[in-house]
Amino acid sequence: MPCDFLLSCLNLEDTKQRQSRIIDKELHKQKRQLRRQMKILLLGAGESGKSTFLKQIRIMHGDSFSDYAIQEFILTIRQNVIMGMKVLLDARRKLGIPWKDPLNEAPSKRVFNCDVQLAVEPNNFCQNFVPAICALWADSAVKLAFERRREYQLGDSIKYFLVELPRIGLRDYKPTNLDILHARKATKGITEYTVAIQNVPFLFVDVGGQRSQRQKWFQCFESVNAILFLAAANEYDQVLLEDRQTSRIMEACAIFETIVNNLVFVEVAIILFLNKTDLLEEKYQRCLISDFLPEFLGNPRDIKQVKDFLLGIFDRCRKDRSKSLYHHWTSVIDTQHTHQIFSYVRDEIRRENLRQIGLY
Ligand SMILES: Nc1nc2c(ncn2[C@@H]2O[C@H](COP(=O)(O)OP(=O)(O)O)[C@@H](O)[C@H]2O)c(=O)[nH]1
Ligand SMILES: [Mg+2]
Repeated sequence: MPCDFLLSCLNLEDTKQRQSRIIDKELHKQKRQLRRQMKILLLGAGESGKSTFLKQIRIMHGDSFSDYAIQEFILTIRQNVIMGMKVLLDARRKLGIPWKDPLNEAPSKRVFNCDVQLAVEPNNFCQNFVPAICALWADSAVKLAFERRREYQLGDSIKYFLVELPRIGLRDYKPTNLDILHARKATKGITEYTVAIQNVPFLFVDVGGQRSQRQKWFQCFESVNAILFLAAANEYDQVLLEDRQTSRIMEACAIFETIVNNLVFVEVAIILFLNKTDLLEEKYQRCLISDFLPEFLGNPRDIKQVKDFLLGIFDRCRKDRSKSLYHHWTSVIDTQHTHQIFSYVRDEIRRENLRQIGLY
């Protein structure tokens, strides 16, 4: 009996030592990984494309979304459709645009007054709302209200979802990656995502961009290797959702100015993404930049001049003129292009980190 007791004590001791060795090894591994880890902070105003870029990183590295996440995206997409149509209907009425087909008045009231929670319920959405919303979108009055969207606040993905509604409205609808990239849900708080890229652990930190969310940014500033600052290049004619008067592009510049000149980031690679290039290219001809930014003195129908001007606004914010500004024209809903851009970005971060230690 005493011998058994002794044996079990020894075994216990052995197990404890083994556990302690495993913990030590794990801690050592974590420390090593932390030293090698690249922490990348995504910053920029609300709706500049930060969370979309992060989704793109997941997609690019083959990290598929769980069934639960897919169901969440379906819900978000339905919410985007209902809320987007409500905004359009409100705008049509306020702008006094008459219906092409007056019979659309009744379904319009039904959609406008609906409870969103109930409307996104699968049967209700597919049977009652999709046909009505398709008919409303087909009316030229809603299209006209859409054309005047700079006069109110409409998300950039609403058109995509309305055009795709016959597919999205099917009972067995499964979102494609492109649908997921268009799904808009404002980020609250801080989201982190880690992925190993060519054996280097990358930690991406995504934050809410709207004014109310920005006081949380400083919590993420420690041991950052790079900041990807996103600015929506298409929003030169738009005002902020938060106060409905400040120019969106000027707000983006003001935030960039505080980040790029901040002493906390002297050793951090800051890379500017002038994002939503697809929407800029679709917009610049019909919505002349010179009408909104009188400082623009070039030819507003020349995309190169428009881009140079927009880049110049951000570039001039920088006080340290000793190095040039890393920047890319991006459209982060485009997987292939973003993949390419991200490989350049990795090189730039590497180069910048070497420069910091005097090796470049
Ligand atoms: N067309 C287009 N839409 C974009 C692009 N980047 C983001 N979006 C859309 O813009 C909206 C806001 O993007 P999101 O990533 O949520 O912005 P965040 O607030 O900075 O995180 C979403 O509906 C995105 O699908 C882009 O490059 N092109
Ligand atoms: Mg976000």
